[in-house]
Amino acid sequence: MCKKETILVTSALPYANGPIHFGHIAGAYLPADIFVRFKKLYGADIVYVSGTDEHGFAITVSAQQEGNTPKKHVDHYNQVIQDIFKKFNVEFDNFSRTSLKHHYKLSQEFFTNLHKANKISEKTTDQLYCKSCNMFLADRYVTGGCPHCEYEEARGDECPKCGNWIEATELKDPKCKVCCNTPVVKQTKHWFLDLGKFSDTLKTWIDSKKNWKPNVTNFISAMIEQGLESRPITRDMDWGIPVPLEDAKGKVLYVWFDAPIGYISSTMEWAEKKGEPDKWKDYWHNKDCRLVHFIGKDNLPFHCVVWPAVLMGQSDYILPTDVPANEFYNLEGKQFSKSTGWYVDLDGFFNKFQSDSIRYVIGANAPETKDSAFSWKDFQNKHNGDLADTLGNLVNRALKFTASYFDNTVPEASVLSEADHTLLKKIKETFTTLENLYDTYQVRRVCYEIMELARVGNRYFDEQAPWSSRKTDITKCAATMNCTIQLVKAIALAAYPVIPDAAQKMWHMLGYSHKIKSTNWLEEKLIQVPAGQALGTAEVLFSKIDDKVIEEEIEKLNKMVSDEAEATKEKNVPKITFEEFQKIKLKIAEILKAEPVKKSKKLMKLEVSLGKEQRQIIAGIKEGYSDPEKLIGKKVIVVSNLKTAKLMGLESQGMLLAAHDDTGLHLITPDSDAKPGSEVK
Ligand code: B3M
Ligand code: ZN
Repeated sequence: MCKKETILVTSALPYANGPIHFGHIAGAYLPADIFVRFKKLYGADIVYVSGTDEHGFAITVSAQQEGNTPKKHVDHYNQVIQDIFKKFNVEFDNFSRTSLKHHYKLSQEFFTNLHKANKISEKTTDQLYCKSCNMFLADRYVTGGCPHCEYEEARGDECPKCGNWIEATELKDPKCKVCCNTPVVKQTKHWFLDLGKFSDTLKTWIDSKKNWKPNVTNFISAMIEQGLESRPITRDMDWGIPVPLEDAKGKVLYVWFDAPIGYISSTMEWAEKKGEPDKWKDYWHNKDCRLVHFIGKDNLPFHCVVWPAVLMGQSDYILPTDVPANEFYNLEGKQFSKSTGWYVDLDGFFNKFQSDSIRYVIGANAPETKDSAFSWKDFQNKHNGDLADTLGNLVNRALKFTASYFDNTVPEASVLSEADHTLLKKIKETFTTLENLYDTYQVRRVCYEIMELARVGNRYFDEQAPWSSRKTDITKCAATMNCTIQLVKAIALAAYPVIPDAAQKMWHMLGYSHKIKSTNWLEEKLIQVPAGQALGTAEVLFSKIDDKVIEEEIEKLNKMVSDEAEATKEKNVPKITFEEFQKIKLKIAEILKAEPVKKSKKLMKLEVSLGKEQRQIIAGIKEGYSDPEKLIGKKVIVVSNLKTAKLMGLESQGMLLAAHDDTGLHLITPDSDAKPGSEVK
C-alpha cells in the first residue's frame, strides 16, 4: 500500500456580506466538495477548510447602508452563508471567520515577519478622499471607469470585469460609493508589500506548474513579466486588523492581506477543536502536503501572486500546489445579481428541488474552461433526462425486477455471457477513468462518465431482456440481474462525491446499512454485492419536473427583475429638503373652460380660476378626460409658481397635479368646498 496522500483543500472565503448564489457554488465550492468527498473515499489524509471573509470596505459600506454595525452585519451573514452551504450539502471540516482573535494574531505576525524581512516599505501617497463623508476612499468605497478595459463600474482596487489591479487614483471619473460625490486627492501614509522583491521566486514557482490550466499560468506569468509593483496592504479605516506598528494608528490591514491567512487560521481552529492544537502544522509545514485553493477566476491575482509572496516571506510554509480557478457561472446568460433581481431565491429552490439535482446540473456544466450558465430549461432537461430517465430508471428497473422475480435477493451469476463480461469490464474501466478525472478536478467529465455508465446499463438491460430470458433461460436471467445490480452499486460508489444523497439511497436499496462515506474506494470497487444479499426497498430517486413548474420559475425570475427595477427607481428618486419643498407653491383652482388642443393626442387647453386671477393651463390630460364638458366646474390643485412654458405654441401658466397608474389618469381634486386660490400646505 503506498503512502496516504496529505491534502489541504480550501475554498475562497466568501465575504460575510450577503447570501451566496449558484455562481459562487459553481466556482469555488461544489468542485472542491466533490474533490474532497472523492479523496476521503480514496483514503487520503485530507482537510477541507473555509470561512467567512469579514473585513474590508465592501462590508462596512453595506453595514452602513443597512443601518448596522459591521460586527452585527458579519454575524448575520456568516450564519446565512453557513445555512446555504448546508442546503447544497457542501461539507467543510471547518468553517471559520476572519474576525476571530487567533486570526488577528496570525495576520499581524505575518505582517511583522514581512516587515522585519524588509519586504514591506512605507510611502506617503495620493489617495482619494471624500470631503462630505470625511474619509479616504479605497477599494469598494469608490467606483469609476477602469483604466484598462473602460468598464464603468470598476472599484478602487480591482476591475471585476477584466480582473486587473487598479490604483484608485487611476479611475476615470471616480465617485464616492456612499454619497456619489466626486472625491479629492489627499495624502496619506501606507505600507506597501514589495512584490518586485519576489518576482524571480514567483516566476520560478509559476513556471513549475506545468499541469495547471494554461489560462491561469499565462495570466500570472504575464502579470509577473509586466513587472510587479509594490501594493498597499494597509487602509485608513477602523474595522479590520490593526497594523502592528507604533506609527500606524487608525490603520488596518487590507482585507486581501488577511483573508488568505484565514485558510491557515481556519485549519488551526479545526486542529484546536479536534483537541490536537498542533495538527495544522502537519499540513502547512509539511512539504509533501498538496495545497489546493479552489477559487473563481476573479480571485487569481491575489491567490497566485500576492498570497504566495506573503507565504514566501514567512518561514517554512508550503506554497499552493494547485489553484483550480473556475470561470464564471451565470444565470440564463447574464451574471447573477441580487441588486437587479437576477438570481434564484434559494429558500424557494430548496423547498421544491433536491440538492443532488442542482449539484449534478452545475457539475455537468461546470465553468471549467469557459463561462457557463444555469438555465431553468437546462436544469429541467438534465434532471429529467439524466437523473430521472437514465440513472433513476436503471436503478428502478434493477430493483423492481429483482423484487418481483428473485424474491428481492441478489441472484447468482453462475455463467457469464460475453455481454456480461463487457459490462463488468466497462465498470472497471470507468473506475480508473474517474480516479484520474476526480484527481484533476474535471467535474464535467466526471458527470459525463457516470451518466454514460448508466446509459450503457440501460442498453445492456434492454438487450439482455431479462423479462423474456426469465421464461426461457433462468440462469441467464439471474446473471443479467446480478450484473445489473453490480452496476447499480458501482454507480452509487462512483457518483457519491457528486450526488451524495441519491448515492446513499441507492446503497440502502442494495441492502447495505452502513454509509458509503465510511467505505474505501479502492477496496470497495473490487467488492461485488454477494449473491443471496437481501435488497432494501426500491424508492424513486428523482421524480420528473413538470413543464409548469419550470415556467413558474421563469415567470418568478422575470417578476423579481421588474420588482427590483421598480424598487431601484423608487430608491433613486432624488431626495429634497423641506426648504426645497417649500419653494413649490400649490393652489386650489377651478376649471372654468376646457377645449382639446387641435392636432394633439394629449393636451387640453384649460381656463382656471385661482380666486383673484385667471390663468391658461395646457395640461396633458386628454387620456383620462377627453370630454371637456366633464371638466368644467372641477376643482383641482395647480403648481402656481411654475415658470410660464409654451406647449404646441400655446402659453401654459401652471401645472395640474394628477396621478397615473395602470387604471389610467386621475386628477387630484380637493374637497368641493375648498376655495379657488387657497394655498395647499
Ligand atoms: N472574499 C473575494 C470573493 O468573495 C474574497 C475571497 C477571499 S479568498 C481568501 O470573491
Ligand atoms: Zn462620500
